[in-house]
Parts: sequence; C-alpha cells; structure tokens
Amino acid sequence: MPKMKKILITMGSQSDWPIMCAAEKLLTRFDVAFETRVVSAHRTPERIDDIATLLAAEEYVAVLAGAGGAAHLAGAIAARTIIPVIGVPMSSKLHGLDSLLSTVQMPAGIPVATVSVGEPGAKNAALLALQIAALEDHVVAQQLLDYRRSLAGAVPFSPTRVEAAE
Ligand code: RP5
Repeated sequence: MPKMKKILITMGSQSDWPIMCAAEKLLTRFDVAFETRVVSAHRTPERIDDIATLLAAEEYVAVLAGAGGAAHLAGAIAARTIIPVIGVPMSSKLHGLDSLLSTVQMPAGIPVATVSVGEPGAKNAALLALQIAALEDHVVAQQLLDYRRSLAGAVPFSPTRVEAAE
C-alpha cells in the first residue's frame, strides 16, 4: 500500500483560520494526509526553522502559506525548501492588495505560487497541492477528476430567474 501524500498548511496568525479552514475542509475530502500550523514569519521566526526541519524530515509534496498584510510567510518558507510553496494572500486592511503584492513579488530564484485573495485562494491552493500530489498518486488524480465533474454538475444549463436589483 503506497504512503498517503502529505500536505502542510501554514498560516501567519490565528486570525487567518476562518479563511484557511476552507483549505483544510477541502483536503478532508481527499485521500491525503495533512498537518496545519500557525507560524508567524515576524512574531515566531524560530518556527520557520522548525517548518524547514519538518519539511526536510518528512515527505511533503506541497506547502500552503496563508498570510496577510506584510505577508512574508510564504517567501520565508520557500527560502528554506524546494518543496512547492503556495501563498494565499489574506484579505486585509487594504482589501488584500498588500498581502497579494507581498506574496506574489518574489525575487527570481525563490518561487512562490500565488493564488487569489481570501477563501477562493485558500480552496485553489488546496486544489493545486492536490494536483501536485496527483502527479504520483492515481487515487488522488481520480478524486480530482470526480471533483471537477461535481463542479460541472452544479452549473445549470439556464439561469434560475431570481429578481435582479433595479
Ligand atoms: C499576518 O498579519 C497574519 O498572517 C495575519 O493575516 C495578519 C494579522 O495578524 P494578527 O494581528 O491578526 O495576528 O502576519
């Protein structure tokens, strides 16, 4: 029996949980293992090193990093591993634009795959991580295909005619 692929979810603060829980919820629907940690790049920098040690010791296929504002978490983790890191910019006081730019503007050489701001980004980060896992795991690949079919099935052929605002 092949080992389950592992995905690490990180977030910069407890306050990111209401968004990042969407990633965790999605992963529970698939045959993958995951672990979730709060790691502040600024307030708990030593935990970044703990994460690097964990990633070196165990077989993770991807890391999710949700952070807002200055949002250095994804880059700080990416600097310490070659495992793909997916940054999720949190919606913030500047509507997430600060988080988005902080996450996406990495210097050449240290990539961070950056998804959209907030909950859609958290879900897509989980799906991207699953797609990486699926490269070597046909069970996850099949589950992703089934998930895509369920998305298509939820789209009506014609709209339900609800009242539009004047
Ligand atoms: C970032 O600062 C966190 O990722 C969070 O999005 C933001 C605010 O953190 P708290 O002040 O709510 O802990 O590091």
